[in-house]
Amino acid sequence: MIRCISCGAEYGLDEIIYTCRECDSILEVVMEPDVSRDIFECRRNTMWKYKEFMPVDETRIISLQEGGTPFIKCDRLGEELGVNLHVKVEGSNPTGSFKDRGMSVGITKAVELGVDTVGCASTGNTSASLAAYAARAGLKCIVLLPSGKVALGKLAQAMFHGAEVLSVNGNFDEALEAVTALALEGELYLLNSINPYRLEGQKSIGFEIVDDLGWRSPDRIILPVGNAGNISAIWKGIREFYEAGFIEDLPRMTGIQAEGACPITNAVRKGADEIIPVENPETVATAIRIGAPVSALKALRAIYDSDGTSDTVTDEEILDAQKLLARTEGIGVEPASASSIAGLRKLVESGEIDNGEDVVCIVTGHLLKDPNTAINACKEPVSIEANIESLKNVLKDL
Ligand code: AN7
Repeated sequence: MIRCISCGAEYGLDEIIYTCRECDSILEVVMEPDVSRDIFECRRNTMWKYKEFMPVDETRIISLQEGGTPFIKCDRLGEELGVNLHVKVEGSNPTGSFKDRGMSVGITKAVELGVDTVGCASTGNTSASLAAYAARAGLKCIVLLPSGKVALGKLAQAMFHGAEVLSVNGNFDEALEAVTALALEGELYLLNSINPYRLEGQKSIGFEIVDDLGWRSPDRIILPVGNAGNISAIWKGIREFYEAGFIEDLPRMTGIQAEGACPITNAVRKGADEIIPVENPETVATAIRIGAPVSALKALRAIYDSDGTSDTVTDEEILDAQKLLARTEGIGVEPASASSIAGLRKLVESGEIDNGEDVVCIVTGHLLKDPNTAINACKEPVSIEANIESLKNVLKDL
């Protein structure tokens, strides 16, 4: 069933519904499969390993083999920061971000429902992912992007997979409001994370972390927060495995926001249950340039219920952390993703995170998503003639 997270009103799994008809709050899918964790053994390492926890018909799954992403032990960086660190590399998904997990479930549901057009507003990755999965399912796809604020790799993907790409004169929050209104008139099936099926796919990040750790929870999970879907999804997944008896502990959910787009952190600092939207959000991490996150209520519950926290990082701290991860561990991520590492660094320095804590940082999108920011952060290549003398000339100065 689908259930309202505020008033508990219930809806059928085959209804096209995004918000509660009784109270206008947001919805979640409720699943309580009665299975043992042994069933996962020997299954192929994709998110569909956990198919009993996915609310779709398993014989008709639209998949590009998403999930099963690398879980990298980062001893060098961990030592530098004083924690026991794993990094979950979501850039290794088919289109280079965690959104693929949500889209696989969301598009499978769209096909089950028999819709012919899907759409979303996006800071980039959601549109890249939706365009690819809509192509695979043979559905029409419309994406709304804030004009001039989407990283080049993401734009290339959305256009190349054949989506109708609309460049909106406005920010993400305004674009989402427009496309949601269109969806409510029945013109398209909305696949932003207000659609509860999206989060059902993304909860598999939580499943994989505790599975990879040998059925135990880390002390803390740190991740970037924009529209606030992913932190809600991961917490939901971990709780489902906890309630099924697969693990005995729970992690502290720690959401990191960019200083110029931080409504969740502002609420957590006040202990508030609701956010106040940030007007004109701004950050180099364009993926999380969001002022009015739709899943805020779920995200705040995840943070409070898990005894977690939220903090902000500056653009400079984000870019430093992006370089640190790339050069200490060989893991290339886009700026938004590096905010988890920047947040870890800050919270260790402030004493919020203890020495030796077991920390998992989720890095959400690939370095190549935003090639311009990467190139701008480096010095230009040295120009040489194609002969050994000029090569030697360069080498002597290294
Ligand atoms: C790399 O693509 O919102 O808090 O429209 O692309 O679940 O929104 C992207 C979000 C983190 C934040 N890291 O996750 C979009 C979009 C990357 C992202 C986030 C996004 P949420």
